[in-house]
Amino acid sequence: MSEPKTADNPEGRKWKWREGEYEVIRSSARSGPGCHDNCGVLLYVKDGKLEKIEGDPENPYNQGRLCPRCLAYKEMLYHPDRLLYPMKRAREDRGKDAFKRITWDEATEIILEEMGKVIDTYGAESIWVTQGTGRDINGYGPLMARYLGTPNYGTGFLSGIACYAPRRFSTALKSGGLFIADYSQYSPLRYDDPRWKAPEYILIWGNNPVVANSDGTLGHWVVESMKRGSKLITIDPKLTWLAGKSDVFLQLRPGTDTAIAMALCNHIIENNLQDQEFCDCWCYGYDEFAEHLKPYTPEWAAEICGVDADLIKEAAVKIGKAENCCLQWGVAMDHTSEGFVTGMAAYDLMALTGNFENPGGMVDAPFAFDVNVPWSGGDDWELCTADLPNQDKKICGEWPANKAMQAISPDDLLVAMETGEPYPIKAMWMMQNNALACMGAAPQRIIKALQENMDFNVVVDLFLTPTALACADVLLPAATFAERMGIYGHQPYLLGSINQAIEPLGEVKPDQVIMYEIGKKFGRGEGMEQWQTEEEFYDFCLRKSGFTYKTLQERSWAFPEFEYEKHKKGLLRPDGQPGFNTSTGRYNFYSREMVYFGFPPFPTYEEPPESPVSAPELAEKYPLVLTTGARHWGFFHSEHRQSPSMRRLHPDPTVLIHPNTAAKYGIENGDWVKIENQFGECKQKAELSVRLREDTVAADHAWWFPERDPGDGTLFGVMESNINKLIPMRPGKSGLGASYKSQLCAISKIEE
Ligand SMILES: Nc1nc2c(c(=O)[nH]1)N[C@H]1C(S)=C(S)[C@@H](COP(=O)(O)OP(=O)(O)OC[C@H]3O[C@@H](n4cnc5c(=O)[nH]c(N)nc54)[C@H](O)[C@@H]3O)O[C@H]1N2
Ligand SMILES: Nc1nc2c(c(=O)[nH]1)N[C@H]1C(S)=C(S)[C@@H](COP(=O)(O)OP(=O)(O)OC[C@H]3O[C@@H](n4cnc5c(=O)[nH]c(N)nc54)[C@H](O)[C@@H]3O)O[C@H]1N2
Ligand code: SF4
Ligand SMILES: [Mo]
Repeated sequence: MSEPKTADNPEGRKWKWREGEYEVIRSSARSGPGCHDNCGVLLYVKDGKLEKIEGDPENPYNQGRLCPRCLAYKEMLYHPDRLLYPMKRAREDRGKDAFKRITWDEATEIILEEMGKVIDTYGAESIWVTQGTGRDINGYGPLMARYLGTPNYGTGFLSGIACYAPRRFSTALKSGGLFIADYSQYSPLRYDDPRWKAPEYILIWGNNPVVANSDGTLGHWVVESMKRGSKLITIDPKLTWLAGKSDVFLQLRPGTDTAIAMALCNHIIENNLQDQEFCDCWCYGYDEFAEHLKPYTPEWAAEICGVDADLIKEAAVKIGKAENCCLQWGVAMDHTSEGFVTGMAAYDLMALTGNFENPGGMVDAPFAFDVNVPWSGGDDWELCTADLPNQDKKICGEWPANKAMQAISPDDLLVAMETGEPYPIKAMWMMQNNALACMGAAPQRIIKALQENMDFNVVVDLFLTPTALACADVLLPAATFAERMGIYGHQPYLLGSINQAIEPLGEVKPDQVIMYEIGKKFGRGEGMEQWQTEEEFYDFCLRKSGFTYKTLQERSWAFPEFEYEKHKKGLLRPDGQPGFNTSTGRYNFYSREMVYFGFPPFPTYEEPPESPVSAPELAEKYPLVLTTGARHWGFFHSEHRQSPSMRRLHPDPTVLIHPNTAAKYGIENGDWVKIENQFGECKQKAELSVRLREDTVAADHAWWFPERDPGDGTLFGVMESNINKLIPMRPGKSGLGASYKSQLCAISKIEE
């Protein structure tokens, strides 16, 4: 194979050296514990033990910076509660602290026997293999489904697959790919690359990038762009740190984002600020789009969203006049029932202003060196979810988006677990997924289905989680990033190696190894029985790139060559023609696919199913808008509650309430508050803040209390402060989107 063309130093850099008493290993922080990023780290090891971790100043991704969770990594790695050995428990003891240590051989035998029984009785499709969010291992997760022979692989109980899938669907229909904000991350020279220009405006939308570093974007990049002149516009119900630094802050009612997006587009067109050349040459249906938008004025949106019309106009003019602008969007987009329409509308704003494939605009995010590690499908059969065994039996429901994407419907899978329709789901293989504490909506339903209806459950995790305690029959211990090898290229800008720094603790194993060692015993999956070592596995994953694991490791990372204006150069389409990789060859303002799916061709606004406007009677009882799950510095979802320093940053589950609202209900700062609605209730501690809208409360998600005794019968208190009891498992009309950030609730003080 020929040497891959790279844009950085082909000599690479050392990955291992001695510094005094330490051996230093250059690596990348990837799961576990979880994160969406892969920052460069230097791991300082003495006598086989990790002593300290520092950011790698040479790595262009994070340029030496680390956030608190990586700095506290040792607290997770060496935590006394770390799961170190395979365990088993009798089915009748589900929920009880009755695990027994077993060997990997015994675990494998039990899995073969029990999964085998399920396959024989109900068919392989009755197994659901789940993943959590974008940790690196879920790129490999489909392997397990392939070994077991089931088409049902995907996020574990994430209603409406409401994380990124809605935006991926929107972007696929609109532009034939995923285009993301350009902070120079494609270049090894970063901000010094002469081709790059800092975005004049960064539109921070339903995202808190400095805290979340979500989806492979580091919050520092926003700040670095600001140092180089970028200004901000923020759309959020809460005054975040970045909102406080914004020229315009649109503090909208949760769930109404589509209306703002439409009004921004309307005002740009009314004032002739669109990029007419881009719209005429590269877009489909511009005139009809402009016509469609006419009634949706800033005044119309102002009323719906509860923001000032003049502010919407000001934002529109700034975006319209900006030389370049990018959209830094977040999961709040996906966390309404019709979230995928929100994504479309916001994306249209970028096309309208010609911010595609320009420096500091929205640029295409292809796989680095053709290595399809992360998330989505592709032509790598073994890592792809689109053609799993028994594909025609995959439970996509009748949802147009799920069917089109060939994605499972977690909502319908839960129904299948409960009712046996369309066929029974009888076994779970859950990896990096604490569904009961975090990912799943309606945990009341999930716990019952997992404990009572499943014949067999396997959980693979770093800790004994509430989900594992509730349902695991076999519990397998996974390795964290310093204990294993790997490759990274998440939201791919560069490709790099994860280098093992220490021996795995106890008998933990990397998820990938667990999958291929146990999986191949099922005797299924041609070509997947070949790997004996991690290195062989990664050589296979890299086979199209021109690298082997060793050659990649020798240079630590590699940047592919990158260029702008790919749509003009025929670089976006497989046929080499100019344009976008869509059925029209253009960016679709008018979406023929949407019409085919039975939706309007253009984004249209719909109220969330539960809102003061759509459900006024309900709102009498539950008068406050509920948004949930805003990320915290120290926690990754349900992780890190057991890390002492991270827990000190945020010791209790908290619900943010405006002081005026709290006063109405006699609630003071620090009071325990009951939060309730028609779906359920939970309790969290009040934190009063003028940063939030008065009509909205913002509750924490993913709480459990690992300090509790696992034998106390409360599953680490997972149902006590669990805000997901107030969220239904119910997707939007496309099958995507859910109401994690747009519900109704009432609050009251809990008298102690
Ligand atoms: N530290 C940490 N980082 C994480 C995670 C974590 O748990 N901890 N989780 C990872 C995952 S899986 C994801 S998906 C990302 C998510 O990361 P983000 O996209 O940043 O998501 P959130 O923090 O949930 O919410 C972002 C902002 O949306 C606002 N918001 C709430 N409701 C609405 C609304 O209806 N409309 C608008 N416009 N804004 C709203 C919130 O106030 C918040 O400021 O973070 C990833 N990174
Ligand atoms: N109310 C509300 N609920 C939400 C959200 C919200 O905003 N509000 N956000 C939703 C979103 S966007 C998402 S993506 C989901 C996230 O949901 P999940 O990704 O399921 O996150 P967790 O529930 O924290 O589960 C992750 C588990 O994986 C384990 N783990 C970490 N690293 C590894 C590893 O390398 N290997 C293995 N085997 N295990 C590992 C952790 O210990 C943890 O128990 O939550 C959703 N839930
Ligand atoms: S974003 Fe923070 S937690 Fe994630 S890899 Fe980078 S430093 Fe570590
Ligand atoms: Mo997510």
